[in-house]
Amino acid sequence: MQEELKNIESCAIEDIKNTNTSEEIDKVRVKYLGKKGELTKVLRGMGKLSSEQRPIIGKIANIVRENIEQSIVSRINNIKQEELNNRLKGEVIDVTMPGQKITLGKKHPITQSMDDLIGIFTKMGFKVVEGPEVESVYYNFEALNAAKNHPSRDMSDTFYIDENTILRTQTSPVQVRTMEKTKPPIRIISPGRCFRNDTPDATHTPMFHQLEGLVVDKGITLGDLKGTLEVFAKYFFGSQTKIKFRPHYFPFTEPSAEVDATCFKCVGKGCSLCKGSGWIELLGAGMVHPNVLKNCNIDPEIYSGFAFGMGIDRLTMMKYGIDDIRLFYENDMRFLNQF
Ligand code: 2NM
Repeated sequence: MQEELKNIESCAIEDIKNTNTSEEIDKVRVKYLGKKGELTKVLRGMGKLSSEQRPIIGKIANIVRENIEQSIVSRINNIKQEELNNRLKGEVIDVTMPGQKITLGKKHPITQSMDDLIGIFTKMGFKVVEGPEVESVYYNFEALNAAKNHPSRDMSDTFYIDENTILRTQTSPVQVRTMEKTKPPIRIISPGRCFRNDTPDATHTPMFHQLEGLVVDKGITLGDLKGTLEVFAKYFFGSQTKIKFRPHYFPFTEPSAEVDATCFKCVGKGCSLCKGSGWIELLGAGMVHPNVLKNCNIDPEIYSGFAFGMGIDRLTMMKYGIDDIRLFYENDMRFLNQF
């Protein structure tokens, strides 16, 4: 029996030496030390031994098991070390290799303008308010005093989702929503996307960006509107800029005006940008129509307000001398990198 144990030990140690992976060594463990393993089989036969022999053989069997176990543990450690070494060899980083070039993106010119405008107006105390792009006919037209037969309400000018739901054609519905739920004083701007059913050309895209402003309080006058827009124009186009008002019609303001600025390129002398006139159209504005205030539960006998709206795409084209609005939406980095 002693012979047999020694034999098992040397076979096991030989087998262990020949393993290369954790799975292989596990198989060897089962083969010798498992429930049906070689050593276990021998130990089961110990019952037949005489009482003098039993402790001697038992002691040897224990030593054999300990030797096999130790051998397994040390082989496992070796295998793990080898596996780690192999992995490290495969993962060597050559710090002298050139790095991968990263192409940096850039803020879109419209986003730059939007940020500039928000900066100018928030410095004057305006709060930025946003609202839904999918709007109701009520907030986009009705509340804004637009007559049922107003051309902008036509299917050919506005994207209808259903009879009462549209894509907003301006950001004024945001102002209506704000007037409905907040008491004056109100001083807000609402920048955002707007949608009109236009065929794309050099000056139209069916989606464009607008920024509208609204101030409502006791005693607000046309003078406040003029002062506010003058400050805006000087900040946005340069301190030499002057503005003038031309009478106009909007359903939601009375009186209404279109506002021109002295051409920032020729400073009013006349050039190709302003088509020789020295002036360029900036935006639309006016005093909020009493009907609009009433629709929002604001008493026009107590409060008055002014509002204005500008096309961010258009202003950005003027500022950077861009002659086709569609260039903003082609995502060509050769174009976008210039601003
Ligand atoms: C413009 C021109 C003039 C405008 C009016 C309002 C509101 F909600 F107060 F009635 N918001 N924006 C307005 C006025 C917009 O865009 C060219």
